[in-house]
Amino acid sequence: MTLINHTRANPFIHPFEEFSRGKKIFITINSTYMKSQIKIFGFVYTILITLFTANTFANSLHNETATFKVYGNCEMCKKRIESSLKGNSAIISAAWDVKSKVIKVVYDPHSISIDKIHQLIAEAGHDTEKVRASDGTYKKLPGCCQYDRKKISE
Ligand SMILES: [Cu+2]
Repeated sequence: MTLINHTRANPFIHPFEEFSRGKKIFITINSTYMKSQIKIFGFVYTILITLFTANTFANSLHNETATFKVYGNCEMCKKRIESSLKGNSAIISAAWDVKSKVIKVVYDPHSISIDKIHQLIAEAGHDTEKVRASDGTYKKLPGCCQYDRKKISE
C-alpha cells in the first residue's frame, strides 16, 4: 500500500502517467495479495474438509444398528414411531417398515442404550419386543392406529 505514494519520484513523466503507473502497481500487488489469500483459504478449507470427513468416518465406526419389532398399523404409526426417536441426538436414523413391523435404528451406543430406545417408542404408544406401552398411552392413539395387542407374546 505504501507503494502508492504520489511524491513525484520521476520528474520526467507526466503526473497522470505517474498516477496510472502507480495504479498498475497497486492492482498487481492487490492481485498477488488475493492469490495468497485464496491459497491460504484453500489450504484451510482442505484441512477442514479432511477433519470433517475423518470425524464422520470415526463416528460411523462407533455407531450401532439395531433391528427389532415394533407394533403399529399405518403410515401415521410410522411417523409417530420414527419421530419418537428422531428428536434424540444419539439417534442417527430410524426407519420403521409398515409391512414387516421392523424398525431399523442407527444409534450412538455411548449416548443411548438399546433399552432406552425401546422405552422411547413405548412412550409414544407402540409396543416393542421388549417394552409394552402403558394402556393409557395406547388408548390415546387414534382408532386406526390401535394395533391388535393380543398378538404380542409375553
Ligand atoms: Cu397408525
